Amino acid sequence: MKRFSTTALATAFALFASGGVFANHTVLVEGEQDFDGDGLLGANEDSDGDQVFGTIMGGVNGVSDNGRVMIVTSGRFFETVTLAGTGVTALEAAPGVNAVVEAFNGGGDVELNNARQQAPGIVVDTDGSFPIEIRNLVTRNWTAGILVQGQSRVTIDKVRADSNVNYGIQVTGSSRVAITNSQINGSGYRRSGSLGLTPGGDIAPDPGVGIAFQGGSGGVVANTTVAHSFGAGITGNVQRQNNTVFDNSTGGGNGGVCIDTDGDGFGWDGFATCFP
Ligand SMILES: [Ca+2]
Ligand SMILES: [Ca+2]
Repeated sequence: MKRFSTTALATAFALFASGGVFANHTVLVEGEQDFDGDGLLGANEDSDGDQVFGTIMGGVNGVSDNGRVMIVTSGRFFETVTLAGTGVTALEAAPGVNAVVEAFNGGGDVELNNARQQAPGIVVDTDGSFPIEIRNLVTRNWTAGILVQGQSRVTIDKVRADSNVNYGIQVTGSSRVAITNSQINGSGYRRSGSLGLTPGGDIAPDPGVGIAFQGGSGGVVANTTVAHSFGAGITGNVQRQNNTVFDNSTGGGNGGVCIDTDGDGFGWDGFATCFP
């Protein structure tokens, strides 16, 4: 084991020891490399009783009361991640770690692949009593890369979403969401190994928007790229600052930012105002 790993683990265990089993501590999640050197990965690492987990949901279930889930080695995570209640304050990959929340597992079980590809990747659904941060994750091949609902208050930072067929990021309910320093590309386009082409196959983009704020939600999108969406780039009640919005569709062909005035997620229908 590397010295860095030992130190980081010692820190984590110190937090664990001082905070108690279910208090506001940090837990670690391994990707596809064995961070703690115990020979365990994935679900096996979830159940060995320590504070290192092998799946993101293992880590999420391992904290409560504003805990932090830190992914410490790179890898793919074939799981929908649900953040509800007040358990997780922050979910992030450590700097330099490439953590992919991935719907499609090449060579994996077809039924599981198909179920995942027809579900959202990361779901946040809270009453807003505690804000949540999501940072430095990749989410791809889902219906929505990230779905925020309820009254959630979320910061989404340094996230990359691609190939999600309905939305890169979908914000609903009365949520308040800040999206910063992120890349939302190719929404509405997916070449699935088991479900075929979107668009052009059985699953159509619905609607294939990059970032949508719907219902009574609101927020800000800043320093973010939204490109190559099948539908509009950014729709809804949202402040926009210093974004790159390129090659999305507005129906009218007049740029990439639409105000979706009826909140249905379709930024280019009769209830939308679009401008370059
Ligand atoms: Ca391990
Ligand atoms: Ca473990």
